[in-house]
Amino acid sequence: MNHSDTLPLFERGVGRLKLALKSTWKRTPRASSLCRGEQIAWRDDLLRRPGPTVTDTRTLGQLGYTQSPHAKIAVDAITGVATVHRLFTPEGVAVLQEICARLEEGAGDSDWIISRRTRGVTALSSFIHDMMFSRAFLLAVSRIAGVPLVPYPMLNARSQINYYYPKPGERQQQLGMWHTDGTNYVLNIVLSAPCDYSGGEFLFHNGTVDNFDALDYRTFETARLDEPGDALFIHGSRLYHGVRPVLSGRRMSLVLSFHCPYFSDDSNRFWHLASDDGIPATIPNWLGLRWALYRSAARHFACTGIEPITFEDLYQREV
Ligand SMILES: O=C(O)CCC(=O)C(=O)O
Ligand SMILES: [Fe+2]
Repeated sequence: MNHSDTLPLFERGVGRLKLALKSTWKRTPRASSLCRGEQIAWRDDLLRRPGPTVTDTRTLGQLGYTQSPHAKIAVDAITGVATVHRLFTPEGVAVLQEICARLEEGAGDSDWIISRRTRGVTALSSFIHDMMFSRAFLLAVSRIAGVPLVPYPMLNARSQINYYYPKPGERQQQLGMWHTDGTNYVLNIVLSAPCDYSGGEFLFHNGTVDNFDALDYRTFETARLDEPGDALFIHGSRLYHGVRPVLSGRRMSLVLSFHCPYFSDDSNRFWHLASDDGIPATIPNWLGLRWALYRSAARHFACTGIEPITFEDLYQREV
């Protein structure tokens, strides 16, 4: 990788405040009309048994963190980054591909981190909603994360589909700038096969946020996502990552965020959300999020409509 291959770094500090003001005046496409009946309903048997193959796991401690995001949970118990293979059956991947391709109708282009995406997809697809709110799916993701998880309490920040492909005549290439996510527990599912596109590598920094340098490629690694449906699980707020420009073909990914309901800690910041949604829309969403974060774990699971996932559940392997 040479200097010209480096990715831009997403705005921080005052730059983010400027983006928040810009997003305040920008109209985002209304996607609610996309929510129409889906032929296929989510079923837990679209998850492979006995569970996914998880490789290249690095805990937050192995990334170099000494302080845990949660009291009483060691940095070596929480996953910082892991590659996830064979989470879904081929049918599950095919349905997700079909739904996510259809939801491009509601996608908007922007100069935010990801150039083209549809957000809040759990409100647009009952299949994706039911998947995210399924105990079997949440348990599988919780085991990868090292902590029990529920869907992230804020709709907009919970799920998005990213679309990357070169657009003839346009200066801006479709990419994902170097960034950290607002949310902590993030599953990035790449739905395209590697042969569907060139470029579009998923890069991450093998280290902490404090020692990230966007020009020092020696600390960058490329995620090994070999099959459609493979995913990179990340502790999104503590891992710099990005997607290099897609040079040909199409790359589509579904990004899902989760929250650990046993702790009220959350990394999302008002200005991170406001740089995306604009200031007026962020105020009620932010207040709702703060309110939701103080729910008990029992209440979170009751809101999700499932029996609680406990820490003990994480260690009982399926056969
Ligand atoms: O599209 C991807 O594979 C990852 C995108 C990402 O990092 C994000 O949506 O925050
Ligand atoms: Fe991200």
